Amino acid sequence: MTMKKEVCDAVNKQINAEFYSAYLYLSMAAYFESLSLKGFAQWMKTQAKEEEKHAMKLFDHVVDRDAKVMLDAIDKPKQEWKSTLAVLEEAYKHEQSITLRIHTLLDLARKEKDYAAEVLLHWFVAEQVEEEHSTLTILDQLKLLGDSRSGLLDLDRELGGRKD
Ligand code: OFO
Repeated sequence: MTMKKEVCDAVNKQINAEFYSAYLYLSMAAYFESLSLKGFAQWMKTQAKEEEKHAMKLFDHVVDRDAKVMLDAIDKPKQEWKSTLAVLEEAYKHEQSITLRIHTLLDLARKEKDYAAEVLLHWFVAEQVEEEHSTLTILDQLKLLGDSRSGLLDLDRELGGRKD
């Protein structure tokens, strides 16, 4: 069944949002590189790759449904933050906003009886639980560290181990 225009437009918007997420996390990686926090930078670069995979999952779905992918301009991400904590706070808030978008998209797919899109979006609902959890864990750990510089470097080393 071909996608209805409203669903197709909304999925195309989500493709853009996922690419924006990738861009935002790359910008956060660049900020961490400027502080020589290599582990945090590595974690954010890996996160950016994840976001590209999310975008491509939606891209492929639109193609498989014989509908048209319409790529739009990606907004310019923020480039400076006042602290490591501020970056993680923003990353967590961003993931919460993406979760909301996915839920709204799922509501639309249900309303339009687009069962194929609904199945795909169930994957995204579960993925967002992971995305929020992993970001919140780092945020909580940073809060526990307070002003400890050695603690920050330990966490940086740990985050540098992220491969996917
Ligand atoms: Fe695509 O999950 Fe994060 O934003």
